[in-house]
Amino acid sequence: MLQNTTYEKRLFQLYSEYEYTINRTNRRLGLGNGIFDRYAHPVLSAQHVPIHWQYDLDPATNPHLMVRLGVNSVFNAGAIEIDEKILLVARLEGYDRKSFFGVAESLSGVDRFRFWDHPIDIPHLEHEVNIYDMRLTRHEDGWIYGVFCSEKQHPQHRDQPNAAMAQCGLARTKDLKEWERLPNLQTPAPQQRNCVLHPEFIDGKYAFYTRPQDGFIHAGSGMGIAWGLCEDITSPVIDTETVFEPRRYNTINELKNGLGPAPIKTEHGWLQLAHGVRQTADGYRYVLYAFMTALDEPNRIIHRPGGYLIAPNAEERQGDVGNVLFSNGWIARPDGTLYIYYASADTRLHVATSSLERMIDYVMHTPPDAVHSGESAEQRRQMIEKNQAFLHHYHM
Ligand code: M1P
Repeated sequence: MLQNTTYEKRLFQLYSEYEYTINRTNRRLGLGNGIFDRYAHPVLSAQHVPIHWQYDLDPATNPHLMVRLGVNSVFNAGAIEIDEKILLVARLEGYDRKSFFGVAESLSGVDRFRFWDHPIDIPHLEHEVNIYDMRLTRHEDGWIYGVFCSEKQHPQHRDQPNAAMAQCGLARTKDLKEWERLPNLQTPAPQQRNCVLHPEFIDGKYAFYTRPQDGFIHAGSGMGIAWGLCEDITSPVIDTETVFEPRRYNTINELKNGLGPAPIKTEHGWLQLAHGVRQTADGYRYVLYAFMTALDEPNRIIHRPGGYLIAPNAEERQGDVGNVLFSNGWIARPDGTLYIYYASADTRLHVATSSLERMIDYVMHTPPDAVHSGESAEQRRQMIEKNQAFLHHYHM
C-alpha cells in the first residue's frame, strides 16, 4: 500500500490495526470452573468490522479519512456450522442505534473470525425500523431459518418516540447469502421477542419457543418461556402459547427470561440455553442458564440446575449495559466440543467452550434450585459433609 500522504498513512494504520485484531489467536483462560472455559479475547467486536463498512475511502469526499458510518457494537450472534466452518450471524449496531446482520467466519471457532465482504441483505417489512438478535435453526424441512426481533414504533403510541413494538421476524436461506423474508409470526401476545424455531416438526407442525410480553421491556403478565405450534411457516400463526419455563420469585429469572439459541439434541434430551433477568440496585442483571427438555416433548423440562451457568465477569462488565450477558448462538461440533457464543454488556461477543459430555453432566447432576434459603444451605451442608472423607483422603 502507498504511504506517501497523511491520508495513505492513516489508511495503512487503520488496516494494520484491523488485520492485527482479525489474526490474533485466542487463549483459553485459567483453571475455569470445570463446566466451561472462558477466553482472553472477544471473538467479535467493533474492531473486527471491516474498514470499508465504516469509512468512505475516497480521498476526494473524505480527505480526513474520518469514520462516516461507525459501528458501536457487535454482539448477540446466531451460530451454525457449514462445511466445517463456524459461521456467526452477528448483530452490528451502528452509531445511529440501528442494527444489521453480518456473517463472520472462522475455522477454529475461538478466533480469526472475519466478516464476509457485505452485510446480509434481508428485505424489510413495511414500518419495520430495526431488526436484531437472530437465532439460526437448521430445520428438518431442509431450510436454515433466521428468527429475529422485528421492531417498529408502537402504532398506538406514535406521540411517544420511545414506545416500541417487538414482533418475531422470520427469514430463510440455504447458504446465509440469499434470504427469503417471511411474514412476521403472529401470536396472541402484544409483544414478542426471543422466539426460537425448534429444529424438528412436532405432530407435523413447526414448533416455536416464544416469550410473550405485555410491554416492550416489561414482561407484565408474560410469565416466561412459552411454546406454540404453527401449521404453515409461510403464513405463520400460533393460536395458543403455553408457558413451560416460568419466571420464579427470588431466582435469577424473577423479572423475565427468554430462550437463547435453538436446542441441541442429545441422547438424554434437548439441551437448552436461556437468559434470566432480575432487578438489582444497579439495574437489570442478565445471566445465562441451562436446562434440559424431554426428547419426545421438547416443552417438558426434565432437568433444571439451580442458579446461573454464566454471569458477567471482569471486563465483560464494560460497555453499554454493564450487567448483561446474552446468548443466541451455540455449536456442538461432531467431536462433541461445545462453543457457546455470548455477548457482554450489549457490546461485544465472546466464546466459552465446553463439551456435550460436560454440559450434560452439569445439567443432570447440578442440584436444582432449593427454593428456600434453609434448604439451599442444607444442600451445601450435605455436600460439605460428604467431602470430609475426600479431604481426609487427599490430606487437605
Ligand atoms: O439489553 C439486554 C437485552 O435486552 C433485550 O432482551 P430481552 O427482551 O430478553 O430483555 C434485547 O434487546 C437484547 O437484544 C439485549 O441484549
